[in-house]
Amino acid sequence: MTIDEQYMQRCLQLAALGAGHVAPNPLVGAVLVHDGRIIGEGYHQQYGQPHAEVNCLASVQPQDQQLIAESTMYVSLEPCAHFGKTPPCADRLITEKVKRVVIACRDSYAAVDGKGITKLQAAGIDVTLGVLEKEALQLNRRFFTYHQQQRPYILLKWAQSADGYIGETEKQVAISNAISNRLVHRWRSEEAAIMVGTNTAIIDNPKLNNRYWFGPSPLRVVIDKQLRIPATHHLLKDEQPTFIVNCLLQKVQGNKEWIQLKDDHHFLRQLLQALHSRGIQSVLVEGGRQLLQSLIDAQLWDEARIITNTALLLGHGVAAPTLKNATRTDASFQQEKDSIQIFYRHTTA
Ligand code: AOF
Ligand code: ZN
Repeated sequence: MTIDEQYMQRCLQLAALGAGHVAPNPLVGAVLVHDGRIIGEGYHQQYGQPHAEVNCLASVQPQDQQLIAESTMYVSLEPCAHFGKTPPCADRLITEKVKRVVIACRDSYAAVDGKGITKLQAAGIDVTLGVLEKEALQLNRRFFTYHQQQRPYILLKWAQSADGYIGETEKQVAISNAISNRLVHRWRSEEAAIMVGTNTAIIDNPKLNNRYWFGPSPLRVVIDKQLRIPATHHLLKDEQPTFIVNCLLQKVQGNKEWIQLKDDHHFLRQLLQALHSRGIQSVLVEGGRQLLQSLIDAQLWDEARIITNTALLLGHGVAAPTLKNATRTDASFQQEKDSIQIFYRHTTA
């Protein structure tokens, strides 16, 4: 690792400390270095609160303040150029007369999108872009997918038996163990929304909330084109924000919204557009097979988390979806009899 990469690595560590507190903003960390010594550190801690660079400058001790103008600011995202909830960080770095700014990646949010870098350079600051860029893009993959592809980041999740079945046709089957189920609730707490298709909603009558982990429950999204889900089912009955995506009616009632889409071959695109326009940055899709496979076939997925109970043979049932263009990551691990594998979709040139 180069020296720049080492300081940027520290920025990424700091950025990660904001997880769970800054969404839909990105996780950002910053380090201020003078002559080989870190004189300030900060990260974006809370949505609506100061950005990483500002917290980093605020941490500089009084005796080091006269060194700021001879220092390098390392930051894991392009400093912002807009007046949002806080003033532009690029302006602040210019006022502080920081000598050099090292950035991991460009901010694809339309109000910034290169303007921060342009401002810094126009003020005569030496800017280096692209240090640990891949890692920085990975850390904020939901944010970047949302802004670059105009759709939420899509995570597919299913549990399958050792012989590749995800359940029976008519009834719910327990496949993963209690520890994996807790992990799934943690995953739920980390995403903006959770989504299932009609059959899963009707057969499983899921609650789709986060009961076994800390933190919030995601917004629930269910596809129910012909409004077949009984009103007594959890998804319609529970006091929890829910979108019912359908082809018959558009209305808002309490914390439920019925979103009406056209029943054509652009249905999934329309659905993702509807979520995007409502600011949903990520969606965890928990089934069933039909919805999962249609997202895979349309290449509308980013990450898949598959739990395989290696000790369970069902012999028959609903076959697991088949991934395409998937790369298995080394984030895979084993939990008792459950093997948990994480895949990313790779784009073919
Ligand atoms: C930075 N440093 O630490 C972060 C940035 O509403 P605001 O004012 O908080 O602005 C949010 C936007 O600012 C967000 O969408 C992203 O583009 C950028 N986030 N920028 O310079 C930071 N968190
Ligand atoms: Zn900023």
